[in-house]
Amino acid sequence: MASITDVSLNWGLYYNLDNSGSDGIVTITTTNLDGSNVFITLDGNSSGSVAISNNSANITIDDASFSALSSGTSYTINATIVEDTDISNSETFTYDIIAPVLTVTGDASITIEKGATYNDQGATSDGGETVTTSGSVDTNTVGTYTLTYSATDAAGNTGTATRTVNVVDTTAPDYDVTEPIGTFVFNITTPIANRIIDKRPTLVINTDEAGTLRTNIATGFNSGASLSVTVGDNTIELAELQYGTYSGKTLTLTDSANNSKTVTIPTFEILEPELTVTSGVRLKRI
Ligand SMILES: [Ca+2]
Ligand SMILES: [Ca+2]
Repeated sequence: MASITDVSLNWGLYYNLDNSGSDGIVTITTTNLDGSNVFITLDGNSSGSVAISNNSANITIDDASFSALSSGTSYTINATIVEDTDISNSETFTYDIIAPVLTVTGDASITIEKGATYNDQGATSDGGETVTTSGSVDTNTVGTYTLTYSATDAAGNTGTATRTVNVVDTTAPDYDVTEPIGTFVFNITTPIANRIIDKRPTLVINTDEAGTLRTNIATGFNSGASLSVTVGDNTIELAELQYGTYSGKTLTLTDSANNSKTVTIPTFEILEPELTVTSGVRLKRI
């Protein structure tokens, strides 16, 4: 029995943005119709006829014909035999060349302080499609982050939207400093020429943020003019100092974003060691 057994569309059941700009090919598969001619109709327009050979015929729909269709609409392609219009078959597809439109929930550009918690509000799609988010925000690292939202409709069209999240650091480190503690070494048994008096007070700073520490003490730190400190307790050794009282001396801690905080070191004094003469000395009244 002569029949059209199948009508297949090379773009599938949806003609979408990926297909747009391309011709479509309709393949008509037949039984006992070799030598007959077949044509198709789409949206009231008929194609020219094509001879069937080896139970098959291909008919091309040019791009312009698709462009005349209405997006979001279903269309049926009918294939009909010229010599016997009672022999026909059809296939239906949806023409959709409109991608979902995404709307970012909240501001499309957000600025937050480093270390703050960021909860993304996502985005919505006008067609109700599921929205997925790519990208992430590292709130512990200053920088500009882009979140990309995307949604794909049933036709396979994908729409996107983006949000920019700026992580900034406008806050100085917060820290405190302990009272300096002297670490003086003086050994009476050492020959006088070799005696060393090490006058290097140590102090501890506790900071909530890492940074570079400097001081207005002219001699600086034992390890140099500045040094790096990390979050938590840091034991700092000042450079060797002369005997005397030190007041109004400061530490300044600067973070990587150049925010700084200065604190005053509690006033301290470098005292000369008290010598106790234990032997070998005689006093003579004159
Ligand atoms: Ca769509
Ligand atoms: Ca900071």
